[in-house]
Amino acid sequence: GGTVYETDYDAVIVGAGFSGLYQLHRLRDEFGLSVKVIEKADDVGGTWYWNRYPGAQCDSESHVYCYSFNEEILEEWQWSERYPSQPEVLEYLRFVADRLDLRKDIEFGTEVTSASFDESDGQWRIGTDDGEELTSQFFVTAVGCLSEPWVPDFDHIDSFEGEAYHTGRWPHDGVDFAGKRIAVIGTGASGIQVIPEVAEEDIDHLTVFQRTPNYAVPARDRPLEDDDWDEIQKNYDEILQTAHENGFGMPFDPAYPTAEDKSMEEVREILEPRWQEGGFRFMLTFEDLVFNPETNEKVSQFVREKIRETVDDPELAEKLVPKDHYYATKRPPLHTNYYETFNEDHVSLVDVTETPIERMTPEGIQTSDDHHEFDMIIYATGFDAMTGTLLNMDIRGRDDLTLEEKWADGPQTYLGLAVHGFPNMFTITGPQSPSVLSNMPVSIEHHVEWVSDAINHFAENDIRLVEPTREAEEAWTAHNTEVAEQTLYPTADSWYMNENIEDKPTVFTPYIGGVDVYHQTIQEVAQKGYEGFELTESISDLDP
Ligand code: NA7
Repeated sequence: GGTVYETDYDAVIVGAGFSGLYQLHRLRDEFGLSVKVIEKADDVGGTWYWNRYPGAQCDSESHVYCYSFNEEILEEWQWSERYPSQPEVLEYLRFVADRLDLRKDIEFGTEVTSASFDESDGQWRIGTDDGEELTSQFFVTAVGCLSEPWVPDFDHIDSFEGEAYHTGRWPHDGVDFAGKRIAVIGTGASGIQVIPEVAEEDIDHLTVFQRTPNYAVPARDRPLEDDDWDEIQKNYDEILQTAHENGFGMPFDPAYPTAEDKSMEEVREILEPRWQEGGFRFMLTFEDLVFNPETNEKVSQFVREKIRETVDDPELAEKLVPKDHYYATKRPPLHTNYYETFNEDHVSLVDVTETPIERMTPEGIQTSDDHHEFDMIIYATGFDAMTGTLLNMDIRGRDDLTLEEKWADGPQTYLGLAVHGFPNMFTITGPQSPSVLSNMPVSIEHHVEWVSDAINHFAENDIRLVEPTREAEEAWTAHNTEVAEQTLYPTADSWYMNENIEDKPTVFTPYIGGVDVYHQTIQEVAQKGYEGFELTESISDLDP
């Protein structure tokens, strides 16, 4: 390794999901640095290791939900479905880890419990739950954006005597549903995937507790046949390039600038074939969807009509129709038979805005008007998104400042990749980066490649410390707010806004300027010699 300083490692990375695996490969195999990955789970996979609930599937299409950096991997791996299901993504990441011989530098089953920057020697000291301490020049978080499961603080939650699971921490040996009365709480992307699957099991009854109805668009999953695959391979470079240059990291561009100038009848004609095609191709029809209330209202109206057509009971349909938020301002889910499931006799809906959950009981759930008995409660209640995992790691920068204190009023970063006061730390898919508003692997490749080039550049140029300036961070944070305010996103109570967790500051957390614009921005920063970063060659240059 190129150990320039007397640390155990040049870089310690937290997490062995899509980000951490590539970050390890890049730093170790491209630049010859000494790298260690610390991973809590006992295998690679990240999100796809933990989220094993029935129906867990990626909403990005498989041929672009993958790494693009390695030709051989691209050629050798063939996805079996239009959307990869959880087991297949996990298998893919295992394949990549083996192919690139990554496992030997990953410490599995180990949790990072502290990470602090030591000003006296410019090292990061990383503590683990094994009681171990590693030192490193660079500290890279690759912890994902939806990795800290969150369960609402229901009264008497622990009194429930049946089985209880969170979708994001699903038991690895599976769950036995047979003959059971089951509750699912939550109708976000996870709830919408798990509900139809549970309903298909040989269960007694499924009750869905919904707070906000969602706009779910049919996924229209199908197997990928050899012919499909040949077609993809023929154009693969071009497809991937399009995805990498697209605002959402998706391989398709909006077909129309706006729906403002179109009648509802014209809009229906445009949207119908895309609805039949399914997936995010539907969402990306009109360029101004999240900017223009008129366009959005028309598309929202179209989805509402579809829900009403699908659900037989008109009263139930009305409960499932979203009316209070604009389409796509909360994370828009894809579905397979979600609305159809509510036509089944053994499936019912409780609208908790009408009859709130008052408490859990040993036998089930007490709402304001009824006591519901269950054998199992499935929490599909989401995550402490984007900052939860980072803030739980006890990260401390200069002057012993914790990241938690630093971000008390919301995240402040430079480019979503670095934080003033935390030298030599980089956050892959950090808050204020486009990550969650994109096809993740595309964003991940952009971030990892940028961070790798930066670390290599600093190592080659004997730069000991690198830290964004306060001004650069303030400007990026202000820019984030400014672009978010040009959109409809802040009008919805979403986890993008931290609104899913009461004591989090209400602030739009991902960068909505677009993956394309963002990628160009970070590349320009690098080209300008890491503009906005303060680079320090020797520790003695530091302020005491
Ligand atoms: P989400 O999208 O945060 O969904 C959580 C769901 O749980 C959502 O429907 C919430 O309703 C509901 N929820 C949360 N708290 C409550 C309470 N107290 N009572 C009733 N219902 C509640 O998480 P997912 O796991 O579905 O998806 C996360 C991401 O993973 C997804 O976007 C993809 O990127 C993959 P609310 O809408 O807040 O009213």
